[in-house]
Amino acid sequence: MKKLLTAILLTTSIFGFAQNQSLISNVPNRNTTSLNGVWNYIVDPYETGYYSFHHDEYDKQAKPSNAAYFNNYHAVNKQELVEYDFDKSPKINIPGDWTSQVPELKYYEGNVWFKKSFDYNLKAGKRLFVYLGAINYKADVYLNGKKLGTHIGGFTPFNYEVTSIAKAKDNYLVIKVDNTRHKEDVPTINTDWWNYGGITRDVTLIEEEASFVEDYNIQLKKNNATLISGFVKINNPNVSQNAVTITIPELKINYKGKVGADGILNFEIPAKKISYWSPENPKLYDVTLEYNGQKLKDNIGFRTIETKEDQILLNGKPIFLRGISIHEENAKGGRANSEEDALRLLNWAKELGCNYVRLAHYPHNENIIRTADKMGLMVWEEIPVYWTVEFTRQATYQNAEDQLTAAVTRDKNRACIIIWSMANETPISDPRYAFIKKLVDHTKSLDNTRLISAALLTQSDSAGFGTINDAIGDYLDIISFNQYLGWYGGKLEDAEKIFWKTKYNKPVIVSEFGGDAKQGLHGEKNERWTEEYQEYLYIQNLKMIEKIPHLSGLSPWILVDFRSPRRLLPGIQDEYNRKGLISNDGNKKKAFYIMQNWYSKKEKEQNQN
Ligand code: GCB
Repeated sequence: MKKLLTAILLTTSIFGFAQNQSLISNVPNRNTTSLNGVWNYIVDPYETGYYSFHHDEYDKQAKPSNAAYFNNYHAVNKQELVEYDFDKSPKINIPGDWTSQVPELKYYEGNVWFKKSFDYNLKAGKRLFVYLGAINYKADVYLNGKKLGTHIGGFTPFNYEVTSIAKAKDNYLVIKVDNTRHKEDVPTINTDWWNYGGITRDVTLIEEEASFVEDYNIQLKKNNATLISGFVKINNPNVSQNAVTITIPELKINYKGKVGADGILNFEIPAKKISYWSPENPKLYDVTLEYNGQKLKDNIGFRTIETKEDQILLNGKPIFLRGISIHEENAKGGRANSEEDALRLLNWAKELGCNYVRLAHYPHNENIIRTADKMGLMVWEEIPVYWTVEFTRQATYQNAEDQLTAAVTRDKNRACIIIWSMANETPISDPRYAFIKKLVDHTKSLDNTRLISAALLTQSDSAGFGTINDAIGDYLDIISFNQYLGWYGGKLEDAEKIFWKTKYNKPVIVSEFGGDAKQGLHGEKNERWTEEYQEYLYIQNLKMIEKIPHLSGLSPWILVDFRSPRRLLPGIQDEYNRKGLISNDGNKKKAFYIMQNWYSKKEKEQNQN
């Protein structure tokens, strides 16, 4: 945790005012004004609004030209040349990707400018921040023509202070979004999901006092079921006002502490008679933090999660993770964001019999995490270190680490999160080993209370054994691997003859298995793409999986069909990965019921033990 605080402080002091600033957490419970809704946009493939005709960056000029789109300029007389006009440009809903909203932009990867005007009456002494839930992939953000900063990474939040820039009337927030893929980015150019461009999560104004609670961690201490511990961090600490109170009325906790000159309070609070959070009892306590006359509320669950030899223990008891993998997509074939989107996905997971979800392959929106917390679904959260990022490049590592830090900062108070995942199917090499090991160390320094894993690749030998032979396993709490028997290789008939071995006496999760089926397409069980093939694939894979030593959970690939530019077979895939147990239009396939049955048996078995 110390490292998290240092990182936060460093970011503030190096960049100073109005650069990428330390992240404010628990935004849903603050004094906010939404900037969601209808925005204007300009598609700008040549970045005409950003560069002069000699390719000089306008935002590096001492007084940027009116031609710079972030100036949102309007001609003052009939003679003046101005070649853009946000107010006459088309409109789009924010949050929302352009792929699913603008048919002509379905395949567009490049620059689009967005503008929202607003009024804001900020009283003297108060502070104002603009918080962006996620923008894919690169965002240059300007308010009233002033640059607030640049952010990269498509799935994590960031914020800027705008106290001295915002006005009572006619503010214009302009954001240049670029979703061009690059080899050195995280993720890299090659993925199996749609590169949805745009402002894909909420845009929010946060109003705060001069000095306020910016972030905190309130969770059970590692391996201690009766000690709540963590920190409170004050933004712009006020030396004469350093008292912080944490109350959890139902636990009769009324803790008073003082922040130091650095604005940080570290605390430990003994707690008795906690009703522990679990899938059967997703108990969240009302928690209030009081500081300098301000109250910040949250709903927090308490549970322990640990491993003991080859078992995962939730609140001290072995648990089997009945899971499913999920991409962040909504019913319209766009990026999901709302609570309604979250309920659609998580209710299906519940119906399948899940107590756990793998939110692949990047940090999902805060609504789904908070909904899982309320519903009692344990969560695997992941960063997009997917396939082959540039493991030797320091800036690529830093990018991955920044995404991880933001995800942990946002979600560390959610009991539902039990696993931080470092990577997916990354090819074995020395630089990759060093890269992931560093991410593991970093994660532990931020949060040592959760388990760490990564979805690994496997090998098979001639004797019919599947092996997990990846030295990074030394650093993981859980050995997770993806395997595709009967889809990318191997015969389904051989399922019962295949055995798995691992040198680790640690819990094992099959983080992916599956195959495609076009919902409504029927045929023989050996006919690819039919529901019968997928059903048979699940039956056979489960026979094999049952015998895997140390098996502690599964997250088959995947709950719902999802868009992918790699999946082009006409009439079958039509740009969708069809490995869903449910079609993108919401119809269950036969394999759904195989998995549902298996989980129902598993649950009964567990309840008997
Ligand atoms: C995988 C990847 C996942 C793909 C899936 C597939 O192993 O982790 O992102 O979508 O296979 O369908 O090939």
